[in-house]
Amino acid sequence: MIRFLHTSDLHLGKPFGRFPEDVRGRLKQARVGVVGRLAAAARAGGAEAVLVAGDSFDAETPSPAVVRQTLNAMAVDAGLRWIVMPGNHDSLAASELWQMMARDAPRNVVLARTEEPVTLGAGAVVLPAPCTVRRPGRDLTEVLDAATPPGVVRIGLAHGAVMEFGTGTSEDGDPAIIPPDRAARSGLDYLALGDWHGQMQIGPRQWYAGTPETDSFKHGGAGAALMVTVAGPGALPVVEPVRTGVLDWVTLALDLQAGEDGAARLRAALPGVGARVDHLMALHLTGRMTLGARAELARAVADVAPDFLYLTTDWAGVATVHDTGDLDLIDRAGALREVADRLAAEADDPALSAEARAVAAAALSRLFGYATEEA
Ligand SMILES: [Mn+2]
Repeated sequence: MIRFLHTSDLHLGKPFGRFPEDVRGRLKQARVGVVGRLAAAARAGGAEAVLVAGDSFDAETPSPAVVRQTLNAMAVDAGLRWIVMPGNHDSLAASELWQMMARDAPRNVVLARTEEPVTLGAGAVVLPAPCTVRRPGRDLTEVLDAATPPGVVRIGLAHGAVMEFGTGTSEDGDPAIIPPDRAARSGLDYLALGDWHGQMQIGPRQWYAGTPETDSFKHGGAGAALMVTVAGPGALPVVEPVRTGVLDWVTLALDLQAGEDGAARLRAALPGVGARVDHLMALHLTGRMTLGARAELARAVADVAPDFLYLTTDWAGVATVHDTGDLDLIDRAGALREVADRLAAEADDPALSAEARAVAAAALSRLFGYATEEA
């Protein structure tokens, strides 16, 4: 029997440039810690090795501190082996990176820089298909056909998008090249895939581990790895997800109808206050709301936002319903009312683009919010 932890796409050193600085700091810190959490998960589950199917690093030139701290974290548990393969972000073209890795790697870290098989415990072999360049443009997994001694468990390690399957393209939008039946074709007991940042099974013997620390709302949830157990050659692998991420990325979609209490629906759908500091929230709002309900929901969003590591709201799908009574609440006459009337007309003007109407509606609802705020 062989048991190992399958991971990929750590993207260590990822800069998260589009986030505010304090949020960026926590996102980076969470990635630094993921190596230790993978080691702990491997140990807790009785795995003898961690297989990294590419993209350990986000860029070809991570800082020396990122590389060194990664290797140091891997060195802590000297009895746990790491088999680390280049992906597309940290391909073999990153020659300085892999030289640095080769110079500083502790004894328990194996760098799978060639297709040479790596022995894994007794009776199992890892066959790597390392990325030579960022976009190889051909199927690198043909090398997984390589012959092995009879009676060993064959584990493939590859990075890229699988053809004719859900992902369609690679994580970065490059064409899919890996054949969907690679494991069967190459007689693999398990194919450990990297590239896609969400966890996904492709057939009985092929999985994407996904990133162990989520890095966008695209995949969401908390990052995880896969604990893989293979009883022997030909046996179906037993694969169990193991949470390794500390941060949770949640997209919350609320479709609201006029007359509904959006603020109450929002509060009911949010995680408990204690967990919010580890959450990144994307609120995706759609439907029809009165000016009053919209202003109240905006206040509720502003009220809970400081609880979260990060919270962003998309109002573009909300149509605002307003009547004369609403506008009277802003003012019955005068300059403010004139502005309100003009914004109301623009928000409803079919001659304007949807974007221009949304801008007018947002401005009107903000005006309504200010005008009706309790003094
Ligand atoms: Mn990746």
